[in-house]
Amino acid sequence: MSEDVAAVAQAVAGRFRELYGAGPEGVWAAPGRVNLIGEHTDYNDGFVMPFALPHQAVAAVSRRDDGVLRLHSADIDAGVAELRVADLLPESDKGWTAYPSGVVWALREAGHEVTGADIHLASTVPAGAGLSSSAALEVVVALALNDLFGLELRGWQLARLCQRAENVYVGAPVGIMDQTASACCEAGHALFLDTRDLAQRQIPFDLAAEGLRLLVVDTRVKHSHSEGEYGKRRAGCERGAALLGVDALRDVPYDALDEALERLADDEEALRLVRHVVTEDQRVERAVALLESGETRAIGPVLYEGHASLRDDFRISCPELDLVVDTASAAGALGARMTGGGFGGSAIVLTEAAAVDTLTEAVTRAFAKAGFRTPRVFEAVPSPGARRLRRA
Ligand code: GAF
Repeated sequence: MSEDVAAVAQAVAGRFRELYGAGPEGVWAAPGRVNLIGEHTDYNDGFVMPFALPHQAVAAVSRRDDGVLRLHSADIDAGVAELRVADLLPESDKGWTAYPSGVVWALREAGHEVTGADIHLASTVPAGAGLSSSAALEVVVALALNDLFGLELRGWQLARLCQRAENVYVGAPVGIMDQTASACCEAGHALFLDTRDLAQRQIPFDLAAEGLRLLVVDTRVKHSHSEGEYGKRRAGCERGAALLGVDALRDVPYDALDEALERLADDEEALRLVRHVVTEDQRVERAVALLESGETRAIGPVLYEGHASLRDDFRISCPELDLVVDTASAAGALGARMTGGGFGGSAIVLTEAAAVDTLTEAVTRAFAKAGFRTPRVFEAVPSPGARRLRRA
C-alpha cells in the first residue's frame, strides 16, 4: 500500500472514532472511472471499456446488530444520519444518504442478512463530473458490508446489487458500467466488459510506458442522471430494439446496420439512436483489437468518431464538451471525446506526453475566450478497483 493510501485510511479511521466513539472494523476504497469508449451501450446489452481513476470513495465501517444504520460524510455539511434498516423505502430519500442506504436496502432485498452498520465516508471523486462518484459510494459500501457480514459475493455481483440500488432506491435508470468498473477494474488496465453477461477481459493500458497521457477535462458543467434526458435516450433505444424485433440493440450486427436503418426510416429519432449504439459497440471492439495488438495511438481516431456520434446522433454533448474536443483536435491531440452520461461532465484527451502542457493551455484559453468556467484538467492513470485498505 502506498504511503498516501495508508494515510488516507488512517485519517478516515480516525474521524470514524471521533464520530462513533470506537475505531472501525476496517477501511475500504472504491474508485471513480473514466470510460475510454463504449457510451450508452451498457443498457443496450453492449460493450464498454472503462478504467478506474486514482480518485476514490473511502469508507470506514463497523457492523451493528440492532437494525440501526448510521451514516456520515466528510464531504457534506451535515451531521450523522440515523436510520433503521427495516424502514428503508425506495425513492424516499433525495439526499446523498440514498446511495449507501440504497445498497443496504438492495442487499437485504436480495436476502442477505445485513443488520445495521456505522459508516463514515470521504470521497475524492469530483461529484457531478461524469466520473462515477455515485457508483464509487455504492461500491465501497457494498464491499465493506460484503466483507463484514461474510456474504462472499463477487465483484460483478456487488455491481449488480449497486445498480439495483441506484435504479430502484435512488430512482436513476443507469446501466451496469460504472458499478462494475469501480468493483472490477485493475491498475494498468482498461476493463473490456460485455454488459449482457458481465464477461470481462482486462486489457493492458499502460500509457506512461508508451510515452502517452490521457487527460480528463472536467468542464464543470453539472449533469444529473435522474433528470429526464438519460431516461429518454434509454427509452428511445428500447423503442428501436422493439421496432427491429430484437431483445436489445446489441443484437443488431454491425454488418446488418444499413438494412436496420432502412426499417427505421419513419422514426428519425430511433434511427439516430440505433446508429450510435451499433457503431459504438463496433468502436469498442476496434479499440480492444488495437490495444491488444499494441497500437495504442491508433485508438485516437476511434475516440474522435465516438464523440461525433454522441454529438450528432445521440445528441448528448454540449458546447463545453465540443469545445474541448475541437480544441484538442486543432492542437494535435491523438484523440478526444466526451465520457460518461453526457450533458456536461468530462471529456478525455489522448495525447503524447510531451504535448500535455500545450493542450492544457489551449483548452483553458479556449474556455476563457468562450466565457466558460475554467475547466479542471488532470491526468488519469489506470488505477486499482475496489479493495480493503485496512483491518480494524
Ligand atoms: C452513466 C451511466 F451511469 C452508465 O450506466 C452509462 O450508461 C453511461 O452514463 C453512458 O455510457 O455513467
